[in-house]
Amino acid sequence: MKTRVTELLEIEAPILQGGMAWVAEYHLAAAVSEAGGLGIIGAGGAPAEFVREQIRKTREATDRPFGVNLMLMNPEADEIARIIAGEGVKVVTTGAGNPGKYMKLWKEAGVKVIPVVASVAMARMMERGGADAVVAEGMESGGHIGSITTMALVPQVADAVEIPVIAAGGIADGRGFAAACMLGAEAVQIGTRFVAAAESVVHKNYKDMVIKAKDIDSAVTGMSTGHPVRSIRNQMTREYLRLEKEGVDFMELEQLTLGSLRKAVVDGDVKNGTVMAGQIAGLVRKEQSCREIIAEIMEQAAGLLQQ
Ligand code: TUI
Repeated sequence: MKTRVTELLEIEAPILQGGMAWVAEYHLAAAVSEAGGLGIIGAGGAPAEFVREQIRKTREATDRPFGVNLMLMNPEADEIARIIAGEGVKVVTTGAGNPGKYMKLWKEAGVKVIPVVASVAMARMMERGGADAVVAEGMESGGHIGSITTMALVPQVADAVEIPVIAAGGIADGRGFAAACMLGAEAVQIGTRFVAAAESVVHKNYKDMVIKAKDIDSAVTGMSTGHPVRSIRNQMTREYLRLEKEGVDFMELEQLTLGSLRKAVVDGDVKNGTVMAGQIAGLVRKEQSCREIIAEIMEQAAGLLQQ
């Protein structure tokens, strides 16, 4: 399938893998790129030198294009932005903020810039700033989210900008892919289904929790702090939501979540850790290789779009 996004990124399938903190390291990114999509290393809150290492390891594992996601709240974001430019990374996606101050650096280094946005205003601003495409991410997504659903956000962003739009949030199969195309998207970004990929190095407990999750099993914490995060409901979300309702202060809530994603992904503590996943987790039923996942989505979507 050819779209402006496959042309821009020189990939076979218009599928980008979400830049998930701790989850999207080089094994997963390389596997997605090898399967014809765009694998993405998630910088998350990691130190800059760790990101450089991940870039080099991905390059050893695949000759195909891959990207890096810069989470803009990372304290070493400036340094990581320079590493992305210096290491010759082809594509950067950004999350949780405005990447405007890095645009010049990246464009001059020939990096394709694809900010993740959660509103029409942000999409417009990014286009004006020179973005090559945008990911319009709905609040069905896992992790840090905006407040609009994918169904409402994608067509409004597609009408507002000329650059290609990539849909994200609540997409995990060929039906979601085809629907995104109908809304005006030219590619999709998928996170949750890749968490359960064979090549995903998350702890088995995390993978099992995603596979077992039903439609209504996620919760959003941090609505009141301005940092809403979607994860699978557990002891941590229950405690967090209870304290949030009581109006305890920001710092106490932060204490509860500090390092909690790592706790779940690396240590497998899915009771006290944050098990970030999207609302579509209920559709993810088994572990599959990235190759199988991408082939299945593209085959199902092609059939539907032909009809
Ligand atoms: O960034 C994401 N998803 C993420 S980042 C992340 S790491 C984290 N861990 C714990 C707490 C908080 C974060 C986990 N998941 N998605 C892309 C995204 N970006 N969603 C929403 C936004 C966004 C929000 C506000 C983009 C721009 C924005 O603009 C604000 C501004 O600066 O004007």
